Amino acid sequence: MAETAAPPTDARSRAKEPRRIGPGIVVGSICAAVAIGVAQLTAGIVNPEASPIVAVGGTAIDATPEWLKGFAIRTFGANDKRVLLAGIGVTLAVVAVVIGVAAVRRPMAGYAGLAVFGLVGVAAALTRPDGAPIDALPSITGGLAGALMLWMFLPAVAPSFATPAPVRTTPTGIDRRRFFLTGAAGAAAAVVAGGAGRVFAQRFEADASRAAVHLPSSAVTSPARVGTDLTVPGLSPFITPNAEFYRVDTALLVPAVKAEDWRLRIHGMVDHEMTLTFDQLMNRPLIERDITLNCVSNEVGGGYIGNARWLGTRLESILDEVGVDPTAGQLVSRSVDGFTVGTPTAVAMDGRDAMLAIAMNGEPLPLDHGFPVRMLVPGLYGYVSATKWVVDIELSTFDAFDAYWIRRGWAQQAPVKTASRIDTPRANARLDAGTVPVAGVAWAQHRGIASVDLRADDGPWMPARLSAEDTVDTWRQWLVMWDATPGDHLLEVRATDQTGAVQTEASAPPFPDGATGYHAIVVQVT
Ligand SMILES: Nc1nc2c(c(=O)[nH]1)N[C@H]1C(S)=C(S)[C@@H](COP(=O)(O)O)O[C@H]1N2
Ligand SMILES: [Mo]
Repeated sequence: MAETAAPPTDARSRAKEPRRIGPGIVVGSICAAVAIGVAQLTAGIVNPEASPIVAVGGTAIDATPEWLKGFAIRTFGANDKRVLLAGIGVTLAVVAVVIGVAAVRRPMAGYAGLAVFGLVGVAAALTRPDGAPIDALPSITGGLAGALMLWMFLPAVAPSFATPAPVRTTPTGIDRRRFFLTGAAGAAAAVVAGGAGRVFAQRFEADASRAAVHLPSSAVTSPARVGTDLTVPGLSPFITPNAEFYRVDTALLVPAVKAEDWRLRIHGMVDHEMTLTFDQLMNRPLIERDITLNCVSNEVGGGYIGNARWLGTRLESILDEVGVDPTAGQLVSRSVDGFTVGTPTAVAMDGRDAMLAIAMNGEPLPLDHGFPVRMLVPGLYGYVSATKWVVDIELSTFDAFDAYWIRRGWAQQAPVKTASRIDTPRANARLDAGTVPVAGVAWAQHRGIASVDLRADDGPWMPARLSAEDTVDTWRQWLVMWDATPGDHLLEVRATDQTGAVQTEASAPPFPDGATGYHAIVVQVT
């Protein structure tokens, strides 16, 4: 039948429709909380790394451009991952609110928003370097749970959407009682699901496995060599305690590898492949070495450096056993989470103490530092030598493969640059005139430190007293008893390595192969 009166146009009816921003915010937040709670629960069952938050965060880390990464490291330092997680949280909250506000007006927009949400998680989880098809599951179940929550909410926010029965509503069309009960139930479900996810995820943790590792009794750590520590207040100790050792990696969730499940496959351009278990590795001849490890991202004067006593087996002996093709110039090591490192094979096999380490300062490797096994090659920055959670070594060539940071523009070859740092006094310290101990560390791994000099203002270089040398692979402490006179002073330090090369004064940023320049501080003497 033809209509006699013009129906209100869509635009007019919508203009009259209450906007219900407040309820929309609640709906969006609770639907998102349920979605994330259920996703975390599913991830706790199938694979904690497949959580959409971890997968999206990991993707963000891998996609971060160099300038932003540099900014994040300089600005947030070791908190950069917490900042990233906070950023993801804020983004999620904003998106959730937008979806909620849209959903109370147009349910289809809400469902579509949740679907996009879920698909982003699926895409991120599937494209992680170690992604498997099952990793899509947390985002799918999370998305479905969010949609279910929305479907349960709609009758309360817009009775006309769902129920023909007359209900008592506010002028904005909200069934308050139903809205409150649905919201409370959703919030509770989200908390329970998220909590259960945490409990389930513990199955994947490696703490118990680490506690069960018994290091060989031969590995009882002997004290550091006499004289390696000058024990000046404020000076970094010769051995960096594990808890204070810097941590740098791309892992949002610390990989959990149980020693009993760990396997290392050595393959590629070799005569015969080999697979090692943790027990087999522990039963090989072990060496214990002090090795200083530092990050190419360390700024002049920065803290991304530490010195530890590592226990492990020589990498070279394993490479000798598998028989390396002489044209295999690159040794590609891969961690369980897909991170890769490319090391010149010749360097790993030139007699230095390149090792597969299982212990750090007398303890099984801490989880953060690569439990159960990591690689170390003295003399190279960490990103080309120090693979944590290592599970695969492939003999290859530099032409055939670019490792993780090489793809992002960092140098393929990255020997450690000679450098030095003033630890005490601190920058901008106020000091009393008189004799002041000025001390710090200097490093030129595998070449060794020959001398260190300090200068005040533009005065002459004063030779520092050096701590005893442990090996050429560790840093050395230095000390100058400085005659401080009243006024502001600029203190600068420089090191000379055992090839006779003096640390360069030219300042360069960390990218692409390590920072250079003198560490300089200003102090006020009164
Ligand atoms: N699996 C894995 N190993 C890794 C990295 C990483 O991101 N993932 N980062 C490397 C870098 S850049 C450095 S400097 C060292 C840092 O080791 P640490 O965290 O034990 O100090 O680990 C190296 N090994
Ligand atoms: Mo690094």
